Amino acid sequence: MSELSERILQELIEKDSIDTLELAKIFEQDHQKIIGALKSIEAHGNLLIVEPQTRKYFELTPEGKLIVEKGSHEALIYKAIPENGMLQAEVNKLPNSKIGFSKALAAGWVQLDKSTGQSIVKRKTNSIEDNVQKNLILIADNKLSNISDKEKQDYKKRKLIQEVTIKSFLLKRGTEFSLTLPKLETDLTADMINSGNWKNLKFKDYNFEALGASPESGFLHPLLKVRAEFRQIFLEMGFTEMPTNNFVENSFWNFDALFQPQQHPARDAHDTFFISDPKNSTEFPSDYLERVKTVHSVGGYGSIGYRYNWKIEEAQKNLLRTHTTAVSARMLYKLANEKEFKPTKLFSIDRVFRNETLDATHLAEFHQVEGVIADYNLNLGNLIGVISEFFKKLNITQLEFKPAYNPYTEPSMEIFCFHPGLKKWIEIGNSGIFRPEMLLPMGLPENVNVIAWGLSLERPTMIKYGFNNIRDLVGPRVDLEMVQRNPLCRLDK
Ligand code: FB9
Repeated sequence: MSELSERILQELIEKDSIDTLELAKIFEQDHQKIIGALKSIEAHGNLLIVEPQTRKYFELTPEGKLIVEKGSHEALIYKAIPENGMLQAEVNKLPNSKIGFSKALAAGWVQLDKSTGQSIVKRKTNSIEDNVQKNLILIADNKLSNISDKEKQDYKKRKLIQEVTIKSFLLKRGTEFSLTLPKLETDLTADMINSGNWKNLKFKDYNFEALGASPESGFLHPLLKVRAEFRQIFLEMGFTEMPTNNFVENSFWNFDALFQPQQHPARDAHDTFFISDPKNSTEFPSDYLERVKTVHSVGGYGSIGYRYNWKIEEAQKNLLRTHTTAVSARMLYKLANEKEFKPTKLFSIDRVFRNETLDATHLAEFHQVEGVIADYNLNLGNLIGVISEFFKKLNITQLEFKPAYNPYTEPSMEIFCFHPGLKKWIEIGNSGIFRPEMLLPMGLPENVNVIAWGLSLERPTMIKYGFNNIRDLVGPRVDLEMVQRNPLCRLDK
């Protein structure tokens, strides 16, 4: 129990009643503190009878306090008048002369002498009693008995005093008065009910005003918010998400199926993370593998191939996928082997791994975003159109396309946009039409084309959220507060 509650109860051993304002004075405590302790006592039962009191009393305004200190305006005017009087024009220059002069005149302390043709203020009495000052000193001590209502009204009108209402409580011993507060139970238990002991206990009142505990919720990382935005855009454009839940891939699907030659630098260990255990995959569709081997080594389908000795050992090497296009290859092979070809739109957003030199904007991994459309007689115009539509949903409309090279697409284009925020052209992705040397060995019909484009998740997220260093966005140094405080992601804003 608070020491203050105890002291309040003790005050009522000898006294039959006491007001909380008096207690505040005795304990030299703020009145609100006394009220708080009182509330706590009341929660424990009828230890006290508490009668609300409303008291009105006067307190001095700052002007009233000044008069107590220096004297009333009329007294100061009287004191300022010399023996032979003062020109009224001079009196009017004195502070508070208007109210002071009129009150001094009304009190018979001064008079106006116009016999010389000028208005001269002269004293009318040899001395004065400054009752206003005397009364205000009494009011400050709450001694009002000798002050008439008329005088109080006058002081109120002159804004020398103001009426204050204060609520307090008169305390008396209650039916359950005690010097100690009974323990309040917070839980009603089965034992209390079974034993009937609940009848002798005091329970803490429910506080229906209490706010519920704020639910600790999780917060989505900015990357995941941007991923959700991109996913939504693909879904509303009719794309189906690809199953990308395999970080480990083999070189066959990651490179060979994409017509990427085995001596390509990207297939070197300094660009790719190869897996040591299990080092190799051995399960491949054998007839498809033979067609891939042929198209690499001697060509076919109108292509002369790369004319090198293609080795299965190279294709068997396991790695961390360097792009989600490996998943696109698997999906296109699956599509090619359905009973009947159906035009399809696919997308993926997932982690890819590259053994690159790290810098402020590049880590050894990033999330690739990829869109793929397989349909009859698609062309570059369709690719430019669907890319434009995709970026338009991000409010990016000023696009430029630049010819580029990818081992698995021809033609290929880099995608640029003029970023209004950064006020410059920035590269926002890459794209192309998959080569026949990739599609035809899968078994896709000759008049089916597949267009695709890709970008990352980290770059738009860094731009959107204003990160300069990728390590502030992903990795062990990330400030988790950042995750909590970042606003909702609106890439289109
Ligand atoms: O994301 C990239 N830039 C980007 C994208 C969006 C964006 O939005 C802002 C709100 C305005 C801002 C920037 N880029 C691709 C371009 C560059 O950042 C580049 O430096 C880094 N690239 C990554 C690869 O780097 C090794 C981004 C990543 C990338 C590049 C190409 C592809 C995917 C990801 C692809 C592909 C592809 C091509 C043809 C067929 C299928 C897939």
